[in-house]
Amino acid sequence: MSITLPDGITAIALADDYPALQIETADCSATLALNGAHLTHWQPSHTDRPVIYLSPTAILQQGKAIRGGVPLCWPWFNAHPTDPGSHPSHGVARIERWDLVSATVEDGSAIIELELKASPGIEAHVPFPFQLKALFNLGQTCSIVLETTNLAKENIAVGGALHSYFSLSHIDNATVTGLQHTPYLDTAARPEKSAVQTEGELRFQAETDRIYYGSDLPARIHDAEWKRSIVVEKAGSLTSVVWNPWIEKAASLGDLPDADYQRFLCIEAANARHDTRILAPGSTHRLETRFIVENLS
Ligand code: TA6
Repeated sequence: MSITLPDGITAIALADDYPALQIETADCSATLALNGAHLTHWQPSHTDRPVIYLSPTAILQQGKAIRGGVPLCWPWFNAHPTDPGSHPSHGVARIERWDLVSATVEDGSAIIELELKASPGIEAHVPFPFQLKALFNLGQTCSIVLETTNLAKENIAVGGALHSYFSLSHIDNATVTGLQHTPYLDTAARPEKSAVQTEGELRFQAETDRIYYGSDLPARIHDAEWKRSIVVEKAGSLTSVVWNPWIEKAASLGDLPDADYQRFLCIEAANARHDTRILAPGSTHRLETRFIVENLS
């Protein structure tokens, strides 16, 4: 890394040729891999357990997606919209090496900017010139911004998600509020089906893969065992994704222990499906999320 790091931020390697930043400040501990600009750990000082889930069998290899953390899905969400067989699921940003632009510590928070530069490997999947930045503010709260600027002379379509994995005591102890009365697409159903969530508290008893539409409300994960809530805020997004693979899908994932579906829940600020954004030449879109942990008495 060519920039000078401040006290509280250290360059480390999570594996061979796998650089990362280790953040240890008054307000939090965090780890940020340059592959994918991928936050793999965040724990504010007022909670005694990690907030972000990371699979113990995550693959830490350049070019591979990390199971867990906060994958940056860009410039499409899930399968490529027109040619899924030729392009990686959830886009290229999460599997490419990002450049560190700046890293500072201010009032106990680490403020870090990374940029993804175009390359022949990226251009094979992303047919337009762009500027893509990832901005992290890691302290008592965690803020992540994925900022796309259209450098082309024509409109571009940009989708994606901040695919956040949250650590749980056990999925049976977790409920999610903030999505009541919100329409969603159940993408785990065959065929997919539309519905509206009626219950105030969402609980989990099966594979759950939902794209909630029209909601820019925060969602809140309640963990009764760990006596804490995680508030997930967002901006620049009108689709929220809630995902837990459950037993069968978890067993099919080689980078996730079979039983670890019990240990996490994804709540994602997304630009999925019809919420894909059309950017005019020179315009910028910011997809944002913010995590706040509240200890319950
Ligand atoms: O965000 C939910 C989802 O789209 C699920 O359908 C599942 O595919 C998940 O993302 C994980 O995708 P990945 O490519 O990381 O295995």
